[in-house]
Amino acid sequence: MNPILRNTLLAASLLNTLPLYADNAAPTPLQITEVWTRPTGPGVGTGAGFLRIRNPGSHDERLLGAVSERAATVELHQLIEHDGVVGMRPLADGLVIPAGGEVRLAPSGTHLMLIDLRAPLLPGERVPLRLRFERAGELPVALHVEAAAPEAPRKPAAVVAGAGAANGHEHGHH
Ligand SMILES: [Cu+2]
Repeated sequence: MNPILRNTLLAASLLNTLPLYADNAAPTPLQITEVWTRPTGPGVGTGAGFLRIRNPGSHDERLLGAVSERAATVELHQLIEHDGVVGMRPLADGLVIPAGGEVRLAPSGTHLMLIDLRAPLLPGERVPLRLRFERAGELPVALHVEAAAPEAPRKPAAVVAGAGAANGHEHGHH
């Protein structure tokens, strides 16, 4: 075989075998399920978003917050009890989803607080929300507006690939 052609073919086959990511910086797919919120009445300014996040990867992930076009701001809140009174406060450092583990945002605990709703959340609606993660970047989800928590699906209802893999965003270099 012509040596130039042979080298070209060799180079091409090497390129084909290169891994998509040369290091371990690629975001791990997160499994985000049971994404819901409750309906709100007219004149109610806030809503709370709930979801379950599983991190099958080998790196801890951190939920930093979220944004939604339906609310002026979205904060990550935790419930705290002080002198028998239950209140809530922002989670300043976000919420860690350990490698191989999962976290659940639920009415009894940590939740996403939708502040200054632009319109009531109506039953049956899907409220778009973009979750912000430390490694995976922004991931879009939709809050299903339901009166009660959805039952846990047997399989993840949505498997969201890392945004970095989908659109080439660079994250995690702080
Ligand atoms: Cu809250």
